[in-house]
Amino acid sequence: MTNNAQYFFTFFILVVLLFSASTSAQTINEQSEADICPSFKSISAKLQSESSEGIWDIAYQFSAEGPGQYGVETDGEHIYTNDWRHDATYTFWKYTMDGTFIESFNIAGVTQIRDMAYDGTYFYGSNVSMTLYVMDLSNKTLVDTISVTCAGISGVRHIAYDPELDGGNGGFWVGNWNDLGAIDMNGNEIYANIGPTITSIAGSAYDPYTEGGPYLWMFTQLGSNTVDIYQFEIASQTFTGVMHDCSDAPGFDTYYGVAGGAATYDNGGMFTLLADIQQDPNLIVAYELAPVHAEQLHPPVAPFSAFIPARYAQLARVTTLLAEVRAMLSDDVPEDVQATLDEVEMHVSNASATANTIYAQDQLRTAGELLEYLLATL
Ligand SMILES: [Ca+2]
Repeated sequence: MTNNAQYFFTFFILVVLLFSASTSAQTINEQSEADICPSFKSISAKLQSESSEGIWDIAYQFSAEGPGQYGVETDGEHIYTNDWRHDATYTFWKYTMDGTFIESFNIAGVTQIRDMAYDGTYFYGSNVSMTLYVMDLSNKTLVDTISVTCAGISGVRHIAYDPELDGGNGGFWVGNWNDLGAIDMNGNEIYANIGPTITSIAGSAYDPYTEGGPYLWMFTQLGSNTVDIYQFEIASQTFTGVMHDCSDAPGFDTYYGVAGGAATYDNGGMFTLLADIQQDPNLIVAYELAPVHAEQLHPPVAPFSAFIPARYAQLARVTTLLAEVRAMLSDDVPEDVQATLDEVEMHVSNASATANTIYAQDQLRTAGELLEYLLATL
C-alpha cells in the first residue's frame, strides 16, 4: 500500500472503532469441489427475471489459493477464507486486504466451517451443525463454542452478525440452505425459522448502509448462473426483490461457479460486500454497496456514555470531509498536509477515548475544521 492508502486505512479503522466503540446435509460435488445445495438445479430456472439495483461496482477481486474455500470474512486487517471439505489439509487461509495470499493454518477442533461472521472481536462459523465456533483467527485460536437453539433451523451454514438484534446486544442471522432464523450471542432463539421465500442460501452478510435498510444480503445458488445475491429487509423479514447476479465478475466460471460465503465491511468509507464464488480456485469478489453514512447508523451496542446522537452528526461531518480530502490527494501527500492529517487523527482519537461528551464533540469539531481548512487549500 502507498503511504496515503495506509494512512486512510488506519484512519478509517479508527472511525469504525468510534462508531462501534463498545464492542467489542452437505453434498460433495466431486467435480467442482464446491458445496452445492441439493435442490438448486430444480429451482434455478424460476428466478431469472429479477432486477439489479445499487452500485455493484467491483472494487477488486482475487482468486483464492485453491478450491473449497467456501467462507470469507474480514476484520479489516486481513481477509480470511475457510475450507469446507472434510479432507482439507488446511481449514483457514489468510490474505492481505487486496487479496495477496499470506498463509494457511489450522485450529485444533475446528473443521468444515462454511460461511463466517465477524462481530468486531471474533469470527464465528459452523460446520452446518448446531454448534457455533467462536474463533480468533488473528491468534489462530478457538475461543469458545456456542450451542444454538433455534426452531426450524437444521444447521448453521450461513451466518451474519447483526448488532441490532436482541435489543442492541447483537446476535446472528443463521440457517441452512432453506431456512433462516435469528439467535442472540449465547445461541438462544430470537426468531425461529421464518421460512424464507428465497432459498438455496449459501452465505449471508449484514448491510446497514444501503438506502432503506438495514438489510441482509443472501448469497444463493439460484438463477441461471447459480450466484444470485438477494436483498432481505430485516424490519419486515421479507425479500425486497432486489437481486444481483454475481456472474458479472471477470473470471467467473460459468460451468462450475456457485455461491459460497459472504461478508461485508467498511472499505475506506465504501461499504463493501465480499462474495465468495465456489470454483477452482475460488473467486472472491468485492462489490461496492453504499457509502458509509454515520447518520444511518443506529445507536451502538453498549455505547460509551459519550456516544450520543449529537456526536454522530460530528462524526458524519468528519467522515464526509475526509472522503472529500482523500479524493483530492494523490499518492504523494505533502508534508504539511500530512501534519494536518495527523492532527485530525489525534483529535478523532481523543474523541474516541473520552467519556466526556462535550470534550468529544469539541475534538470532532476541531477535526472537522482542520479538514475544511485542508479542503480550502488543496
Ligand atoms: Ca457471512
